[in-house]
Amino acid sequence: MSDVLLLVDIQNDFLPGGALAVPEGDTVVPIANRLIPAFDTVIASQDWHPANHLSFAEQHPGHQAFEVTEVDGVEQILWPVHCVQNSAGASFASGLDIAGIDHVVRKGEDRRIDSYSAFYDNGHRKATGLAETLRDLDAGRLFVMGLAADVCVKYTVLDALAEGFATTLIVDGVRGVDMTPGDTETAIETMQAAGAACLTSEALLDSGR
Ligand code: VGL
Ligand code: ZN
Repeated sequence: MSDVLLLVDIQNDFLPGGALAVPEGDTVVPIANRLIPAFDTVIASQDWHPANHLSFAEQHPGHQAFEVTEVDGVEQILWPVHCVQNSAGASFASGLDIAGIDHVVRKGEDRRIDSYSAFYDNGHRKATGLAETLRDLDAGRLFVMGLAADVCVKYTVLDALAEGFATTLIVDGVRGVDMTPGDTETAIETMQAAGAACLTSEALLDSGR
């Protein structure tokens, strides 16, 4: 049984200058690079949308980015076009040590439904295969970091806990969108209340990994 590092959506479009930039999103890259060598297994998720994905505001005439609407009965925040399959913005962050990544899990590929969690789409209709991969690997504790703390990291951690994986959030390894100020803090509290442990990358490395 080995512990797994799960890197959530550390992609160019979520870094400063990207299409859906997360403030200070670039600060998680060196932290990921320090942690990667400490784990036997590193899994990275990648937001991976078709160009006409229905989470994109431009697919909804009369609506603007960051408005909330509904698609097929599921609440949908409308986002700027981001992480289009095979685009530079969808690539892993340029400075990320991608050679250290063992498995990649892609999500948000179905035009009609978004997927914040790396485990399930937002309607919990389809699994991405991550839970199965983790069980096949006989994964121990899951250590999660990446972008964005208050969107994809949050839903990934909540699903990981619901799937029964012992989960630790690397608190300095996340940054949030903060569409409303305080969203990131609230997201961290929500993850903790659901059973996530919180640890700094420094404490993790000091523990002798
Ligand atoms: C994300 C918004 C839309 C994320 C993905 O990775 O947090 N946020 N798609
Ligand atoms: Zn997305």
